[in-house]
Amino acid sequence: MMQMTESCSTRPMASTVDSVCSTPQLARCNEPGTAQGSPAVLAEISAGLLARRSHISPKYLYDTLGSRLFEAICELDEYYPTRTEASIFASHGEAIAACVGQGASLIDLGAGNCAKAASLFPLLRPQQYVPLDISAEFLAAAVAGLQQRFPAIAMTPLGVDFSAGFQLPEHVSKRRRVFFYPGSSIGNFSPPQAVALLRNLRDNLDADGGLLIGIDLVKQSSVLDAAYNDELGVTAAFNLNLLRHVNRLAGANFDLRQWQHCAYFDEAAGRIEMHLQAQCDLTLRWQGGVRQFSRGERIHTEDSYKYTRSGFNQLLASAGFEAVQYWTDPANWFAVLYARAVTR
Ligand code: AVI
Repeated sequence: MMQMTESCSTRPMASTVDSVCSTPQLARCNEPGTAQGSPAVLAEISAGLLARRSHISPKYLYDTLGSRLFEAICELDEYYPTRTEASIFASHGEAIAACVGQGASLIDLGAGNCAKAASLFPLLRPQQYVPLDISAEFLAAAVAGLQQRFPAIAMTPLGVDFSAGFQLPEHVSKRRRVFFYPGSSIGNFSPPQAVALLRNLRDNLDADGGLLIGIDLVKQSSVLDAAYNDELGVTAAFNLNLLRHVNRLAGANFDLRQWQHCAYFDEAAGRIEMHLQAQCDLTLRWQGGVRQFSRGERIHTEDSYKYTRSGFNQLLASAGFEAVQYWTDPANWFAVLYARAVTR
């Protein structure tokens, strides 16, 4: 599948980031095969499609197939973040554990199958493990297996959409809470949204708390463009699958053959933008709505911010954190960092 058309790489569209991410949930949105979206989902999709610069929230990338396609992306040669972050944990695990300290309450944001956190248990030795994920059932099943492997760790799974703002319940120990947010998913929020999310985390911490987080770093645009335009076309399928999902949720008539994946690094904004570009003039219909798209018009589907250390430090400072230490790979492509809560 073709990904980069000439018109795509010329980056003609102005930013739509604020509107794209006006609902900053990037949690999975696993609607069963034929399920229609709720009225709220329909209203949100409709508003995005009708906006002057059309957009659909990136959360709709993650139906069941979309989640699998994302797992496949993580295996791609071009998609360096997952394996680079893993290499940082493998090379610097002991230094990370020495900095974070043992015996914390480890709160895992968007835990999924809990595998990343579990691989750190032998080093971090948390006294409590609190995985958060929107998919409560999936989480409960993952934790059941994990509890048998690590019986000494108290495990409290919570079915929560942490991106919508949350308060941890009383039974999560207040002593030494450490949020764990790997995978550079913070990059899928606009900077103001990222600050709001980090502030909410800070509000759930005492002065002895912290944040262990993975961020993707700014680098050569050729590396970034390749990571979101892989040769196998998996990222293109991931992006296009959003239209299948929206067809189900909103009763839309997207014909995937009329749309093309388009992704590029916007250097000035410091982010990868993902769009779907109409390949012909077409009429899109969905439940309660209709819109004409001209050939070349786009729907903005995702942003993925890349940070410099100083840029991320500023973000942390606005949210009440201070970076204690960064660990990176030899090429400086990705960073894991520990930030402590700043006393207010
Ligand atoms: C989940 N998130 C960190 C991925 C990223 O790189 O922004 C989502 C993704 N989109 C396209 N490829 C991967």
